[in-house]
Amino acid sequence: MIALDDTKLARVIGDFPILARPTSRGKRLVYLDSAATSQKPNAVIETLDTYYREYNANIHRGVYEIAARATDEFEGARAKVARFINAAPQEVIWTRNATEAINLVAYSWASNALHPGDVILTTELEHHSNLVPWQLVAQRTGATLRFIPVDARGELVLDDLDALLEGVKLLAITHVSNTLGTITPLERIIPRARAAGATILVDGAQGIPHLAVDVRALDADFYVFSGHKMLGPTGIGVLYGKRALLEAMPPFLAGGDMIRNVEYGRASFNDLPWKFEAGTSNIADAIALGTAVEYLQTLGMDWVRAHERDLLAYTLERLAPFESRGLAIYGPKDPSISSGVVSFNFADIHAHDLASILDTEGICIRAGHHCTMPLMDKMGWSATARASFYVYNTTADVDALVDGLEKAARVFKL
Ligand code: C6P
Repeated sequence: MIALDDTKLARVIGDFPILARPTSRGKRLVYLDSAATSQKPNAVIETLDTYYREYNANIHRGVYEIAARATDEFEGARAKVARFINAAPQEVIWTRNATEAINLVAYSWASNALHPGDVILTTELEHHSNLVPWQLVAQRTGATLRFIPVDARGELVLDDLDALLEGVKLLAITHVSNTLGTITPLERIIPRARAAGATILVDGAQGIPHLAVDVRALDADFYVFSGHKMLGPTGIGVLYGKRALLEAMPPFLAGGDMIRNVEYGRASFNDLPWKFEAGTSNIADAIALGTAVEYLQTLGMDWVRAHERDLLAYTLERLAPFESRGLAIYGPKDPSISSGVVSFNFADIHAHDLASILDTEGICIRAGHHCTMPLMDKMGWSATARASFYVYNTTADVDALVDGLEKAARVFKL
């Protein structure tokens, strides 16, 4: 169990300046919404500051000193991210976020590779970002969508997986559910999808911030994620793709930087990864994502996972007595198959009212459908309250959440 006097944890908390700022009501900030976006450590903030103060220049163009430094740092950050996921730098494409990375694959790969009658297999857990692009692909190509079902505990039902995989050209699956925290058993699913001949895309938006990811060991064809959920800035994300697939795909967006040669009537395209990076890139944020990755590596992803698992176990223990008072906790109640997310409803208090009461105590949670409307409909929930953890959370944050629930019970006379 986590000790609050853990010096490593204390050091981590000290790295996040926002956590030292009281709210306007004078409360300690208890940030339990890292699944929406994570807070940023000093190292990341300083990287952004240094770029703009010391070497702001466009990349791949200027020959002067600060432009060369900007290019080196930008490509250096790509190499750091590549090492973090065990990929080659050419296989790491900068995007704005996970959503844009999925859309890149939907337009560049799926629109060409899929045909009428082909099947896209996804799951009932997906975030809209890993569902709506495939609905549009199905409309464009005549492919159909099929779903791996989810059970009442929020776990995927794999009993009929081989039948579900028949005729499947694309498996698009989340690594971790943003609404329930479920870690999908990719190690069991991907080999069977591979044997069935499917191309595999993993939505890693909630996976890579919390779990060690080795894309080669995972054997996904595409793995996408957002920098802002893993201590990096907003506006920068990654599409990892296997080199042979990326080589064969046409460009998604066209313009500067992605070309080799242009004539008035035609153009040829740059090598990987730049073929997919049209226009001036998000230079500062890419460099700062490199710093975020280094920060996570210094902590150690095993420590990150163990810390969040302990915190989840502690949370479930502290929330258990509320269940007899009308608290419904959703998702797997087993920290070994769940990432740091707890979704719940408390008696008949609307999730938004609960979030507002917690806000008065400085506690930040998310309430609503979490961009998983089909999952909410299937489960029969109009909204849930969601607390999500990261490296800087402590048992004191969980205790604050519990005190906040007691306050809500008083306000609503439960
Ligand atoms: N989920 C949440 O509060 P972007 O917006 O592209 O950075 O991430 C999209 C996305 C894709 N997949 C999963 C599993 C996600 O959780 C998210 C973002 C946030 O749950 C914001 S809706």
